[in-house]
Amino acid sequence: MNKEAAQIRWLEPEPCAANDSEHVLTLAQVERWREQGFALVDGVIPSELLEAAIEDARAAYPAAGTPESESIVDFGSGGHMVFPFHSSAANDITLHPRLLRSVAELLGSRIRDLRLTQSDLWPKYGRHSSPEHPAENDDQRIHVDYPNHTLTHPPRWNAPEAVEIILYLTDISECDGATALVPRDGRDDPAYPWPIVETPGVGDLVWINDRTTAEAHLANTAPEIAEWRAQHLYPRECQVRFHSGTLLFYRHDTWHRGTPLRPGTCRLAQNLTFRLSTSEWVSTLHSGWAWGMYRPSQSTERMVARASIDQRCVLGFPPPGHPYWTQETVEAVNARYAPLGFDATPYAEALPPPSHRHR
Ligand SMILES: O=C(O)CCC(=O)C(=O)O
Ligand SMILES: [Fe+2]
Repeated sequence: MNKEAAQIRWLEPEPCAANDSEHVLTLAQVERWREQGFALVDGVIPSELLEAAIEDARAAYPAAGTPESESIVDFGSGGHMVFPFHSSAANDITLHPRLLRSVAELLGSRIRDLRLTQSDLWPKYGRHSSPEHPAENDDQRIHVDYPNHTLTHPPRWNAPEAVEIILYLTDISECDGATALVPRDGRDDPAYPWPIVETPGVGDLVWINDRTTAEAHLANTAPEIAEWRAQHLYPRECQVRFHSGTLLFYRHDTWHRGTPLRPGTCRLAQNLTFRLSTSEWVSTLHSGWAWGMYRPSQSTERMVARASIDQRCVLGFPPPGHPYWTQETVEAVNARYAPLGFDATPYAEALPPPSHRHR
């Protein structure tokens, strides 16, 4: 083991709560997400779903080491694998009841008050030639994710409005490329000042992904920020020792970055974000879900028709009792989806009694 490797502080995932627990996450995992800004959890998503999603992703993306993969410098699935996916496994992971329950436990909310804003399955490639490119994602500058997720700024630490997730679909032993994170150490942690503006892409600092280019640029244009990052962020990094199936739950205000993969390898990961229904300023990063309708397979229509009430709510479908629902709209939505397996009963049963209905 070389000297640098010996100095890495590893973060190890822990199993989720036992099957007979009423919770998916342990109290310690929820506490860690709320206090240090992240939690690393194994065992939430069933392995057969993980395997099916990996197979679908392998079919959608170039293999590691091919000339095609060598030219890809940033993430982004290029629209190949975003929700609503052509891959039913990736859709099922996105709306998996245990995943939704985990997010609800972290935010202390009901599942039906969550909204999906991102679900994207993408590869990261370790390339043999990595010319320094500002958009290069191999060795990222340390950052927080909020600038391209919200129109505003995350609320105060103790009132989080969103959960970000990386679901690793490869084992670190196959590719390296740990995510590095800075655990927050209490409310006076100097790495976590308020507001969070010492990062490329905020205020008048230009967005640069690559660490070397970003830090050199900051050293020239905002030397006090470059020094602060060198003093408080990089030396405190810890790295995730992920397995296939590990979930990293983190936040829009958690310092983190991607680190280099071994050349010639590929890491698959699904990135997901859920917000509270009230936080409309947290943007949905893909086309609206209804834009995935009209496929010959009608996979999105079938997914909506067969989803649970809570899963539908996470997509923005109105819950039973919502003012959208009237006798007429229940009948109309039923007419649209009943041929695909929709059951309108819960929506019909929650209608106010006829004497209270507006005409
Ligand atoms: O790939 C990783 O491990 C982290 C990626 C990341 O933080 C980002 O692209 O915003
Ligand atoms: Fe990030």
